[in-house]
Amino acid sequence: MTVDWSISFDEKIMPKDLPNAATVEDYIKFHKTSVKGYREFWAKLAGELDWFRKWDKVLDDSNPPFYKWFAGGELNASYLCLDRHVKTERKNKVAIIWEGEPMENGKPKEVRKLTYSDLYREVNRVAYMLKNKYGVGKGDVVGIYLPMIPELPIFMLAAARLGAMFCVVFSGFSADAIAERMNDAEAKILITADGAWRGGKVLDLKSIVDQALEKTKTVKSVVVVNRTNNKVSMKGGRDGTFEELMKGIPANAHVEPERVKSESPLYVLYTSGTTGKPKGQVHDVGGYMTLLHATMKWVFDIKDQDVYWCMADIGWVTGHSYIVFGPLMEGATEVMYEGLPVFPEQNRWASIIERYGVNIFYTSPTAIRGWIKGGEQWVKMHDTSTVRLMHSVGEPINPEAFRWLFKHVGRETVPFGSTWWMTETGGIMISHTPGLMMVPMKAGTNGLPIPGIDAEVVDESGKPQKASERGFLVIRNPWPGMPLTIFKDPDRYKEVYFSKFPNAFYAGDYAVRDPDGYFWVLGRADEVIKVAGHRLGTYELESALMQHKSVAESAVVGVPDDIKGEIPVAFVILRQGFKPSEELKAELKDTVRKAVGPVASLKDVIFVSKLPKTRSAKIMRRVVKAVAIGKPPGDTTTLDDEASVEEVKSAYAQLSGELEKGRKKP
Ligand code: 6R9
Repeated sequence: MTVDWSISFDEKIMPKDLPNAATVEDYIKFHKTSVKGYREFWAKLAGELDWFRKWDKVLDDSNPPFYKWFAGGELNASYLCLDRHVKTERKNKVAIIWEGEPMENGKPKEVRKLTYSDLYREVNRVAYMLKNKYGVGKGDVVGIYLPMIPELPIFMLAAARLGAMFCVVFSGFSADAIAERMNDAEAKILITADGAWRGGKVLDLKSIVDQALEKTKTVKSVVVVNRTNNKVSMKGGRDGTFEELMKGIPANAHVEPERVKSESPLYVLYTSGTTGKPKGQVHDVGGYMTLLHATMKWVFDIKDQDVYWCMADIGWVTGHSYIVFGPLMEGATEVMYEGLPVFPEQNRWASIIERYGVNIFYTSPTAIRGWIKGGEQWVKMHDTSTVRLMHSVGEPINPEAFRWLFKHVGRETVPFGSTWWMTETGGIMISHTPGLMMVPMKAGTNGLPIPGIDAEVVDESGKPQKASERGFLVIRNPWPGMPLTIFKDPDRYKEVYFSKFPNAFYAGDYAVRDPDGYFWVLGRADEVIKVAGHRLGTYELESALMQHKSVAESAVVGVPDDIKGEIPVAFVILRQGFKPSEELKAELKDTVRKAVGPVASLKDVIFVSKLPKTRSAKIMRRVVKAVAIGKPPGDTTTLDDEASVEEVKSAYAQLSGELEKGRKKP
């Protein structure tokens, strides 16, 4: 847990001229009713989607914690995002405005605008190709390793149209990470690109894929989208270029959207947890789409004339839910961009807001902190006054970051919140809801649970925690959008999320509820760290270190970082025969980057001869972390430690002594 800023529970900031302004009391009253009758409540929202067949049962809870929402119902996510719009006046409305990274005279060289008809046509053509050339259909998994180009949502929607699952791997992950995910998901085909633009450089995605496929068994075919005209090697019988494959496909190719069961899987997305390999979170169709529909309305207040921009990468859950399925289902016009928000200049992001007249802006604390550092002159260069609503996601938002964006883009008048949710929850769980009822804002808070969501902060024994006291965040009732399971590992699903507290989903976060009932999520209570909002498991980083011949044992902890929120530092015990050196440090950093990907850059490697452990041989991470940030381990009666006060103290003294020694003679 790295949050170390002062927050004020008493603050109340009200956005100006908001028709949905509400008091906390009113909201809580409404919320209580929604939770009490949560089945009927969600059923009403599900009824606003287009179903091929209506459900038999709102919630099949015969086998908890494996819930089936809208059991017996049939629908298709691609139909919801496309077919139902092209039947209406929305058909010529722009769905996606995409801009590439390369710039000329401060303007993007390439901008693509796809209307709903364009998107419909492309998705149908791609689905036709996948079906007829590769036999993709129900029961298959399509792997996708693509940069932020329109083909990424197109392939996701095409797979969904065929009733196949897809599995997207973030393009900042390594060959090993791709191989691990493709093997677990048993993907039969992998979609990639020749390259990706990022910060002025071309990332060679295809050669990363080639390396990954040396370690995969199930992937038999690769489709390569041309993005950067990068020279790539193509393997005969396995690889095909997207352009070639699409050549003969008629412009009006049509593929009937498969009627899939509400409770069937839409996708699997891997995410880091406390221990072990990344877990494949499987999301359903009916529940997931219902939650996205609800949150697009309540949280984003999406209206037909809006231009919406979520800055996330589609490789993470935020992009799945709030770039692909949520906004497209609502028929929104959205912005999608390739590259970085601060390249080639600090003002890229603000220029995007101005260029397309963005009204609804979904961003992250890491991005905001970077802009603060860059200076407010960059945002002042642009007219961002079109923005009427903002939210942040990915990590706790520090009050400074909140105030800065609220002032410089929000004109201290627009609703601005910090939406708490996770890969597992499928969509937003705790948030301000300006599209429904807007309660006052407080810099740094997440607000209140959205209607229908029964979130709570509990103590170690599972009892509701007192106001203003730190505890664990749990969700009590099942909700639409929750995972079906961990892919191929239902036992682990039960164990990780439903064993710590009876009848509640354990989120793995620390949180506080203030006296008004607002939630303040403080950070992870487990061994997950959030680096620039990207979720990484310390276990994965430690396993990566173990790949180096010099490493006997290691402990990775997250330490606070001004921009990225947290950043990993490794404590390493070397094997006999190896000596600490700057070269070895660099090699170890490189090993981790190669094994996990550029998202995983160690800030530092600290060589030690011993790591503090509890009697049950668990590394005392809190102690390691305290040493790493040069602070005493603090409160020794916290919830998470098995060690005694004495043990913690002596472990701390020993480890800091080692660190001192190490500093003196590197
Ligand atoms: C959507 C997403 C989930 C973890 C979660 C928590 C942290 C996300 C937050 C937040 C405080 C917010 N988190 N949003 N913490 N305030 N608004 O980020 O999913 O990558 O699975 O990460 O991120 O710690 O448990 P995911």
